[in-house]
Amino acid sequence: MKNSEQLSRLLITVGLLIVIALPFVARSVDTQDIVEVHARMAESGGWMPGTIQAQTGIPLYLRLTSDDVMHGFAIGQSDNPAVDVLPGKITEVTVAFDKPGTYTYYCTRWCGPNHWRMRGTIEVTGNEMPSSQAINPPLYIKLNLDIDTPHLASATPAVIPDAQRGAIFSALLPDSYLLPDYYLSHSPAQVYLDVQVDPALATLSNSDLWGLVAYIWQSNTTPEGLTEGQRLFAQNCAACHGETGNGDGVFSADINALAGKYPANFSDPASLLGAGPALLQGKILRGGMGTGMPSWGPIFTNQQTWDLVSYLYTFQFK
Ligand code: HEC
Ligand SMILES: [Cu+2]
Repeated sequence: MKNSEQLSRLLITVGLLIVIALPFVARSVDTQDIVEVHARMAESGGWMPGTIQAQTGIPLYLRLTSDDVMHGFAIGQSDNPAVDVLPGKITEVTVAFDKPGTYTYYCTRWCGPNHWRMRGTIEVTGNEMPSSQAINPPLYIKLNLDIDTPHLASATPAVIPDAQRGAIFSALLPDSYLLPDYYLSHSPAQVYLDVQVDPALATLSNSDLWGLVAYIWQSNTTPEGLTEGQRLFAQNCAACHGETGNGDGVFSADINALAGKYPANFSDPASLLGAGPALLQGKILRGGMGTGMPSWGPIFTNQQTWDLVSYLYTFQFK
């Protein structure tokens, strides 16, 4: 989570510069310091230029315009608001970075089935600020998970697991089940198999035990996190996975035609309950190579990815 602290610093810098610095400094900038960026649909070439150079601590001035339809512009791993990029109009954005590295900028408007391919990079060189920390590898890498092996749940509930029902029996639940390390590294199906054989819980019925599984999930999420996850899902995922997670979004047929796979159906308990949070994190960060599932690693902050993971389980838990 150190990583996300550092990223939020970046976005504050970005945000402040957009709001405060632009009116003062814009006039004193040489035109050659301004980068013109043209947006086109991915099939017509995407962003031009596709790579932009910048230096740490030095503001980068961008003039954005579209050569075809409406697009949007945002820089990944920051919460700074996206801006619209309209045909025949110029949108000016000023950004600054406090850490060298490769940043991804991307389109935020659904301009077509290849919308998510509209990505470019900003290569930032210069001195690392002393506050910057080394990138912490994501949990799925630390746990050495093979995210490509099938993960069908070995147990599924007869009715939708209800966290409130689980809460009734939570006093019986040994504390170790509530630890984030346990929650993040176990699929709900594994949690169920663990609680099922736990002597402390021997008196409980199947639906009580599944309630505890949902309760463990709920204890590791916050209402704010779920709201943010819902917002991110509607904005970035629903076009393929569908509003209700059924895998039937408006682009699902296009994606299947392009990549030979339909978007995952999160309302299928056998599939979602067999996947733990760290595994879902891995799928989201890395994407499914060649399947049409985009890679979101360069786009979301650490916290945003976990918020999405928490939200995905709402398709299975009450
Ligand atoms: C362009 C279409 C598309 C978009 C947009 C998209 N996905 Fe996917 N997603 C897919 C496809 C196709 C698969 C199936 C890949 C496979 O079966 O290996 C998939 C699979 C997944 C999986 C793996 C499910 C599993 O059980 O293995 C997760 C998790 C996932 N998507 C989450 C997301 C999230 C979160 C977002 C939004 C941030 C998102 N997806 C956006 C197309 C998309
Ligand atoms: Cu676009």
